Amino acid sequence: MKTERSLVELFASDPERAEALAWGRRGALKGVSLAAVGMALGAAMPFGTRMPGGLLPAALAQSAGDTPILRMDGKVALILLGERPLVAETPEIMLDDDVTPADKMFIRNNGQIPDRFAADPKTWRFRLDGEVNNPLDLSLGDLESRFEAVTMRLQMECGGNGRAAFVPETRGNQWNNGAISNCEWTGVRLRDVIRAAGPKESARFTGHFGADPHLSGATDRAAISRGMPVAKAMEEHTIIATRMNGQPIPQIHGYPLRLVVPGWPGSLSQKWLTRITLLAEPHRGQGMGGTSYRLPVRPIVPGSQNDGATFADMTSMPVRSVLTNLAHGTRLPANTRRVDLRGHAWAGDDEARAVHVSVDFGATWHEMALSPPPNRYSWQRWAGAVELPSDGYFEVWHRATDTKGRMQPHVAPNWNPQGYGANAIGRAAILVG
Ligand SMILES: Nc1nc2c(c(=O)[nH]1)N[C@H]1C(S)=C(S)[C@@H](COP(=O)(O)O)O[C@H]1N2
Ligand SMILES: [Mo]
Repeated sequence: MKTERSLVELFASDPERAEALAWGRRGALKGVSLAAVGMALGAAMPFGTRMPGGLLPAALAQSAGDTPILRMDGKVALILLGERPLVAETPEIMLDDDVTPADKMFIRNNGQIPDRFAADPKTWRFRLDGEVNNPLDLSLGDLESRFEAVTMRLQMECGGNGRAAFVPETRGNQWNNGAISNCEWTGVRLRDVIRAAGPKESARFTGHFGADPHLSGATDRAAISRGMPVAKAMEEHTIIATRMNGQPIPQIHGYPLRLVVPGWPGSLSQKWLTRITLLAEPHRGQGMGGTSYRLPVRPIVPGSQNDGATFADMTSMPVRSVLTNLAHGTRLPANTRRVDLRGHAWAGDDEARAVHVSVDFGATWHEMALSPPPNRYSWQRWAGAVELPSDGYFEVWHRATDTKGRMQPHVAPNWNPQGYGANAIGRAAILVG
């Protein structure tokens, strides 16, 4: 694995990608890209009078800084958010595929990466225990032969996706919109396995365990160990996966076995899965309680201290959209008057009902075409076009609405200390001419 600390080197070899990466990330402009900002702000702003007071132009919402890029076998150039643990975001324009290829999938680790050779599929065991009448201790072969195989496209989104939009800044990886994937997963339904174990009536929650060592190396501490209500575990789309996109799961994404809990924070989708325990009370593992994956039930003062005691665990992720054919900061030729747009939208347990785009700071909105998901919990394709009145600086705002009528809000809502659930309207700056 080699990391690249400076965009300058990348600019020399691949200016387009460097530009895209530089603009795709807040706090990421450097060198040549700074010139682009200057140009953008010197340009005419045809809809400038529509701009809400106090709003920072999207092009300015970035400041000079470093964008380290992950260089890793089997991965495109992802944006490196952290090396220890390894965390990397997918640039929004690389989320254009209906099924996210393995090399474009974001990476979120909380601990160390288990040794590839420790994950021997022949000796791997998966245990289901706790509040059950017949605890199970299964090989991968047992799992595959005893339970029906299912294949589905499932979104997996980090609970902190969009965190960079919070003001004031919250702690944690400063994701833009790229902590989302929509892979095709094959595995067995968790509910079939739970039923085979004969759950007791007292079984109301799950606890998940994986093989990745804690960052410190301490063997009595879990890197992450989250859990959920049994109702979510019994949903037909919650699966124990053995394959991703028709292949064995890549090592970095949980080989040889992982949980996939679509629509809820990605942290529930335990990688390198070794054990699920059923519990009478909510699980108390690493990443549970306090302010972890929990949201204020009543709003708190942004920036204030809070121990999260009255917060509630995050369940369904909120509605969100990505724009995947036009990078933030794209410069289009003079006289471009029509711009084709496309992307994806999703809404946790729910579905997206509409996607609208505005190029005049939200004064008018244009409905895009939106495809139904191929199966529940897959993201959906949206596409359309917008007209521009002249050359100049524009912002493409994209906003999805879910089937309950909830829209992406203008700013990241419900500020919380660890920055979860930031699904603000997407904004991409473009310069025509
Ligand atoms: N064992 C284990 N599972 C894990 C994690 C982890 O650190 N260890 N991270 C979780 C988090 S926070 C997310 S968002 C997803 C990310 O999955 P990916 O790295 O395959 O994209 O995995 C989840 N499962
Ligand atoms: Mo996450």
